[in-house]
Amino acid sequence: MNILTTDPLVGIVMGSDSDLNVMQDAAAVLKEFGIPFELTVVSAHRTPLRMMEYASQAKERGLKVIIAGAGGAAHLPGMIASLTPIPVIGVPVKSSNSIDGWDSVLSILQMPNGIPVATVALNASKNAGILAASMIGAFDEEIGERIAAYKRNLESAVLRKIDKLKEDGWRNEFDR
Ligand code: RP5
Repeated sequence: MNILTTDPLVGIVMGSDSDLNVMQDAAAVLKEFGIPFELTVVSAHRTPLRMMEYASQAKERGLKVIIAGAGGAAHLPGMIASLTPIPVIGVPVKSSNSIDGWDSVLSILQMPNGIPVATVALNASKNAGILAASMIGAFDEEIGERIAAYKRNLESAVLRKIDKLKEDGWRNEFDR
């Protein structure tokens, strides 16, 4: 099945434009994998009606997954997840109003039964992009192969580093 179109398949939303610095990593990954996406600000607290509209229209607009990032009292990912049947990936952002990021991590992670949000690590929007791409790749062979190639590259990079350590003289009996 090839589900790729030029219409956005992934929606990236964030509570404020001050989150863009973090959230742009998700956009960069999706670009790298050739997955069409859109990106905008949707604030759970400051634009609640926009949040409800965005989430409730997401599926009919053709989005397959939403990546939502927010800092502090981060209610955006969970509230979006409550309003749409499509999967939501949450990115906790360490923002200016955040206590070390823990507030955001826990707000996004500790969802009640029935409304899951796939929460990545603090500021880890790159992983959110990879996870969204994997979800698309589960149904699209071409994207699935790109994800597999990406992971093979990660492995080769580590194997090169292992060789380099040996060349630099570090004893390694395991890889003799
Ligand atoms: C959150 O408050 C946003 O997601 C952002 O991380 C944080 C700060 O927002 P600004 O005051 O910079 O607009 O809702």
